[in-house]
Amino acid sequence: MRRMSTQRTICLIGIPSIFFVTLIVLSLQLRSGYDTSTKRQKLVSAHSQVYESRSEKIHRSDKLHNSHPEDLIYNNERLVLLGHVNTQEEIDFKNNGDKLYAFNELISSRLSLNRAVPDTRHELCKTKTYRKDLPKVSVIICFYNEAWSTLLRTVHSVINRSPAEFLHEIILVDDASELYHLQSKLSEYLWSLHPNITLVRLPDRQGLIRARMYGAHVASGEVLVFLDSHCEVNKQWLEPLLTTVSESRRTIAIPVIDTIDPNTFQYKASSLVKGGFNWGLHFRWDHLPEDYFKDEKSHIEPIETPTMAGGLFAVNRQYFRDMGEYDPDLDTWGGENLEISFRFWLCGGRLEIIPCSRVGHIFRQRRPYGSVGGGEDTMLRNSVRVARVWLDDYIQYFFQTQPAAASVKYGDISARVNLRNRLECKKFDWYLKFIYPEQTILDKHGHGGDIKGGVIHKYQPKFIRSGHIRNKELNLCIISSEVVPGKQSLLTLGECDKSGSIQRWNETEAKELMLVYNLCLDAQDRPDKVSYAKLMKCHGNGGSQAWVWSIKNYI
Ligand code: LR7
Ligand code: MN
Repeated sequence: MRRMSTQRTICLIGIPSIFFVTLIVLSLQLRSGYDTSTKRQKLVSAHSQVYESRSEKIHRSDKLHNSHPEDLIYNNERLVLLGHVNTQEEIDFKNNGDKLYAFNELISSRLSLNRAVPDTRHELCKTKTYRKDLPKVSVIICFYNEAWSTLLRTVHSVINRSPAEFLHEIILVDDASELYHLQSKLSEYLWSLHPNITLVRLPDRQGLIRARMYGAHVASGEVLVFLDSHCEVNKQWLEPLLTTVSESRRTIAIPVIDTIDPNTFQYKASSLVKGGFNWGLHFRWDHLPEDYFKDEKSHIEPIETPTMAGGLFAVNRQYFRDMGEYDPDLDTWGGENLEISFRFWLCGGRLEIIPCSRVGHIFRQRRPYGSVGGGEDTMLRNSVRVARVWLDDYIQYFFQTQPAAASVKYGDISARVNLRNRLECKKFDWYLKFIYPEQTILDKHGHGGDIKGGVIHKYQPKFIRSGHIRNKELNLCIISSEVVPGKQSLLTLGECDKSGSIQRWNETEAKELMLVYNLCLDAQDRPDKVSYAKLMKCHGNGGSQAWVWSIKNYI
């Protein structure tokens, strides 16, 4: 394995028609070897006017915050203070951030790039020890027009919280960003930050899927770890992932994805859930069975998951390649997460969520960028490709859910069909029976039924409206501190926070108040006649989970 001693800036020239076969990598070991593409320089100058003053400002605040040790103290009240705007300049900065990134960049830019985050792991994780001979890793972070503070906080957190002996390199793939601060200023910053950072500049925007493939081809670590460009890795995040991948080369190891609030930048723990999907081929989180946590140890054991969210995972580099990486004809965003999940399960691999590894991710409410080439949202076309290669006869449920999909032009899929044959992958039926038996099949009305018996008992909720449950007089809202069914789902009153998903209730047709998929507000009757509202698995039978409006007007 080659260890890099100098930071490189790599410029990729030309996107070859046969992917990677003719990839030209110009590796400049020189400090001055930034970006040589004239096309991009034009873009840079076109945007420089607009973004110059903004990026100077960020530059100043980096220095300020990195030299303040108290910034290492994570404190929610401080975050609220950090959100205050006093001047017009600050208001403009915040509005600009909302528009460009769909998160509160003002708070982010005022927070240290090295801020501490709460250790969200289960207590049992903290006593675990890990082998000293774990494989070395290439961390790949693709970005397109990312904010300075969030991109670099991702990088800083990786450097700060990964044991140096396992961190072979960090590869940043710039998917032809246009923003000023991501040009030479970024190269300079990275140059002095760490010796083993490589910055790959793609001359034309490729979308996140191909950008990741470029990153993987430049990487030389035994294991690849992919991260989004607005993450913060938590304490000891890497060791559990590397342990899994080194013990089982065919396993994709996925961290628990904690939440960084896009408005407050609060770092919050996520509960343990599995990845699933609906027949529209949208990813969703599924809850674990109620009795899953009976044994304390289950809080730290790897969890088999039918699918993954997509952005954050570790995989053996050679195995990733042998398994066909990604479909390079998937554009911009979407679908690749289900594709790789189906493919790994069907073709001899597996997917596990590793509870002791935690990584925060900024969940934003909208994507702040368009598709490559300015066309339509790529999700549907990507999903059609995935469905046509992997779903076999079950594709009828996809078309039933997404009627527009039937007429979508999806290009040539023969390379992926051949890959499926070459890897001797199983039928999709096997996946549904053994990996995702919770999945429902649809009847002709689009309602769900049990995949095994065909009995329709699972029900697909339809939301009538959603919002907070607020006490008008106190102006406090019902909050679920932990989203775990049963005992730990304490409901409390707290300050109303419009952005918080732990406060947003969905009213279903069956008069339930559903917090997240399949968890409902339940009035449990107790023998002593005192009732407590709890969060329980939705049973769909009304009764303790049916809530009615006592007044007609609601706001
Ligand atoms: O054209 C682009 N080029 C890029 O390099 C568009 C995006 N990107 C980069 C972008 O800067 C970011 O770092 O790709 C990364 C992912 O893009 P996001 O953050 O806009 O995606 P997301 O977090 O909304 O979407 C999730 O689903 C995607 C489906 O294609 C990807 O798999 C994302 O990686 C994935 N993110 C996660 O899994 C984090 C947890 C979210 C959940 C649930
Ligand atoms: Mn993301």
